[in-house]
Amino acid sequence: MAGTTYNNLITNLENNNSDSLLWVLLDPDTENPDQLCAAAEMAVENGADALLVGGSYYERDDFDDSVLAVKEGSAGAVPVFLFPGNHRQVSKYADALLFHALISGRNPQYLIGEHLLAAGHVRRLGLETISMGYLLIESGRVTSVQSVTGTTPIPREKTELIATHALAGQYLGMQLIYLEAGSGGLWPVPDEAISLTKETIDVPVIIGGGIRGPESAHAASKAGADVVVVGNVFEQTREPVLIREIAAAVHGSTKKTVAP
Ligand code: 1GP
Repeated sequence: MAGTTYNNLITNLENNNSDSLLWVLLDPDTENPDQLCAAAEMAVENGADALLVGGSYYERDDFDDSVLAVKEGSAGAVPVFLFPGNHRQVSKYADALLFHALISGRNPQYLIGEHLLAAGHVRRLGLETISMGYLLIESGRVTSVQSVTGTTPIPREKTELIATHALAGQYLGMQLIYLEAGSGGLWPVPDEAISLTKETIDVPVIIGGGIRGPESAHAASKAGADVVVVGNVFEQTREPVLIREIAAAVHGSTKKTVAP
């Protein structure tokens, strides 16, 4: 059953006359709560439509503090989604949890194992979950997702195979599909894979990994991404002008305010 945050997202995608939405990923592994709060504020001020919190390695016990800091920085202007790398990255302070399975891979730990460890806790917290199919696409280098999960990315030229994985995810009931080149990927997800996936499935398509500037963000948006995600470029530059340019490239020229 779809929750409030997911329904708001669908409404925003349907009614918003932007080309796509921009989500900014904040990694609690590399920044302390004060930094996360400032980063969230800056991202929202410069055009982020939602914030993601998560990382591949995070193992500390202060995840709640990180999420609270992001919520504080966002000031309720945009939703905060958990984008966990493992079952420990769960917090009741987020608006929703992207409950994702790595369906490009064949590692049971990331298909059902981590989920089993998280499920009871998530239920007790009353946290909204959004089921998401997560596909890792080859991006020219071994990314953290690949090495941590021990899975093989789908070759980037296998456009139909990518779209068919996404379709299988939708048929399994997944409410979002994320095509991921991996954080810091040399190349973003190919436009052809985005276009065919968008044509093939009905649920929103999220694109991330290796997007470093307005040009690649615009290309993903034009190819059919409902949502474009940036992480590294935001973390490494903290350059408001660049983030505004990326937001403009993703939104097109007619962005409306997006409700949280
Ligand atoms: C990673 O897709 C996101 O999960 C963001 O990737 O850090 O390369 O922007 P980048």
